[in-house]
Amino acid sequence: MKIPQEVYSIAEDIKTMRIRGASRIARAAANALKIAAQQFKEGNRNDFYKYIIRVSEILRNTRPTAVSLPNAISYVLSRFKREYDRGSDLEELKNVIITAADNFIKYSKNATKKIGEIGARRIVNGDTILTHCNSAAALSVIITAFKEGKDIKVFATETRPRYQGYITVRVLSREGIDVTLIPDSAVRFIMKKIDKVIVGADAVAANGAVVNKIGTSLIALAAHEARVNFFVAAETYKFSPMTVIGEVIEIEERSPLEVVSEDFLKSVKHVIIRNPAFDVTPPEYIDAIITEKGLIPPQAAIIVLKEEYGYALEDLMTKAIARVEESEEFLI
Ligand code: RI2
Repeated sequence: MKIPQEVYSIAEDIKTMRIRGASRIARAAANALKIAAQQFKEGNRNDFYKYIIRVSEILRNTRPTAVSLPNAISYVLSRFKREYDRGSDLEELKNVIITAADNFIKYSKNATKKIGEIGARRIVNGDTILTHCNSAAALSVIITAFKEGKDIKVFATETRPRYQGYITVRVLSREGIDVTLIPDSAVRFIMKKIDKVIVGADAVAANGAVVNKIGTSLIALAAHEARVNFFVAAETYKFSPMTVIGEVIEIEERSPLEVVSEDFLKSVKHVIIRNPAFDVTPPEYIDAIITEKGLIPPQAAIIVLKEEYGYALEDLMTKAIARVEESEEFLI
């Protein structure tokens, strides 16, 4: 069965960042699985199984860092595989995927709203907040606090090289919030005016380290030096089960042409342009992670992972231990 063109278009939109933001990416992947299930025509339940696995691999390979993407795919596929193993027929298997995708999308939107309600409780009248990039979760906290009548100001970084900060200032100014745009390099200069930093996340590791847009760890460092509270707003589906067994979250390296123009690149010789899209902020620079389940210290990330992915963690741990025992270097 041919994979629908719409699935390839969604994958391309995620890869080129026409669809961006860790939560939007996750919802787009779930929606693509739903479209694939709805459009499957020729074939039996085994053909459908292989077809869905192919679709999931196309989606999984679009952006490597936002853990929300593989988690969304796993959310749908785990339910699908369970029904497949029970012998469900083709129509039941299609419905399992459609229902799971719809449930994930609905959960994701509610989670971002919930994060706003929980996070807004930590914002007080008169706060000046710094944010980075364009995070729906972080903006949910800021906008919820503003709608509750709190008198706040926001500083937003431009966020080179893709300038997502311009989206942030447009969204906040449309809400009527007092917002100032600054170059990324001005964050330490501005930090003395800041009461709280609120950023989003693309991944949260088992030790509480947070992967987010490049430049986040620099902001965390400047906030730590200035004794400014640093909050991360992250839904639990951004927590990374694979880091429980020591896997490292891949930091996406994007095209140099996001940093410099083609003409510049042609005008110089022996110049390397690096463009890492994310960096890692260690837990010691993070005061709290605001999730839809509540506000946690970064060190409690493993508890969230056990609660959310308990079944998968056991499986991951068993396989990891088996790999070690099979390896020659394993010493008794
Ligand atoms: P929400 C974005 O990455 C930013 O790093 C942002 O902080 C994070 O995803 C989370 O965004 P990119 O897609 O899920 O701009 O909170 O590369 O919207």
